[in-house]
Formats: sequence, C-alpha cells, structure tokens
Amino acid sequence: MKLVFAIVHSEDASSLVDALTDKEYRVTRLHSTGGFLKQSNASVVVGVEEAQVEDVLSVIRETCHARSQYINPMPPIMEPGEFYMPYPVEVTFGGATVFVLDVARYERI
Ligand code: 2BA
Repeated sequence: MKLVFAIVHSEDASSLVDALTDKEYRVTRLHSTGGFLKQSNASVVVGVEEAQVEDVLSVIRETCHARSQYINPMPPIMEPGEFYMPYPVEVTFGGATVFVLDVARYERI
C-alpha cells in the first residue's frame, strides 16, 4: 500500500478532493501553510494500492494548476541614511508537490 501526500493550492483542493471521491478513493484534506510564502495551502492524503498511484497522480495533474504571484521580499536591516527600494519577486506555486510513501501497515478499526 502507498500513501500519496499532495501539497496543493487552496483553490485547487476542493476540485481535487471531489475528483478523487468521485472515483471512490478515500481522501483526507488537511489545512497547511507553506514555509516560504506563509500562506494557506492544502495537503491531500490518499491511501491506495500501489497499482492506483498513477491514476491518483493523473487526477492531481488534471485538477491542480501552477500559479504565479508576486511577493515583496523582507527589507534588509538598514543603516541610518541608507535607502532600500523593494522590488516584487515572482514566485510560482505548484501544480502540486507530491510525495509517495510506503505504508508499513494500514488498519481501519
Ligand atoms: P511554500 O513554502 O509557501 O512555497 C511556495 C513557492 O515558493 C514554491 O512553490 C516555490 O516556487 C517557491 N519557493 C519555496 N521555497 C523557496 C526558496 N527557498 N527560494 C525560492 N523560492 C522558493 P512549490 O515548490 O510549488 O511549493 C508549494 C508548497 O509545497 C510550498 O509552499 C510548501 O508548502 C510545499 N513544499 C514544496 N516543496 C516541499 C518539500 N520539499 N517539503 C515539504 N513541503 C514542500
């Protein structure tokens, strides 16, 4: 058995969960926060048989899309009289960051 752990954009999470549950996969959505942007994203966890991993990945590819956004970097520590002009930096998020893990044991109690 495998655990597919996908970190996706919040705006894609509902479509992804709906598409997976439509195909009768068991899915858990967790609210998470990216370390770099410090913005909410979603982690979607799916426990599946190894033969189903590629199908889950194809659903993720179909429903999760890359997005660009501009962020203002933190200003450096300034000395008196110094001038800093902040330039927004473009950052691309996803489609999805996906980890596929081996499951040592799975039980539903
Ligand atoms: P964040 O950490 O908020 O990162 C958002 C986007 O910012 C990243 O998109 C990447 O394009 C950029 N980024 C992240 N760290 C950077 C850095 N040190 N320098 C320059 N740009 C940087 P994605 O790579 O698509 O990642 C989206 C989200 O997936 C991340 O949100 C994080 O929550 C998660 N993630 C990505 N890689 C991960 C990993 N190796 N382990 C754990 N979580 C990861």
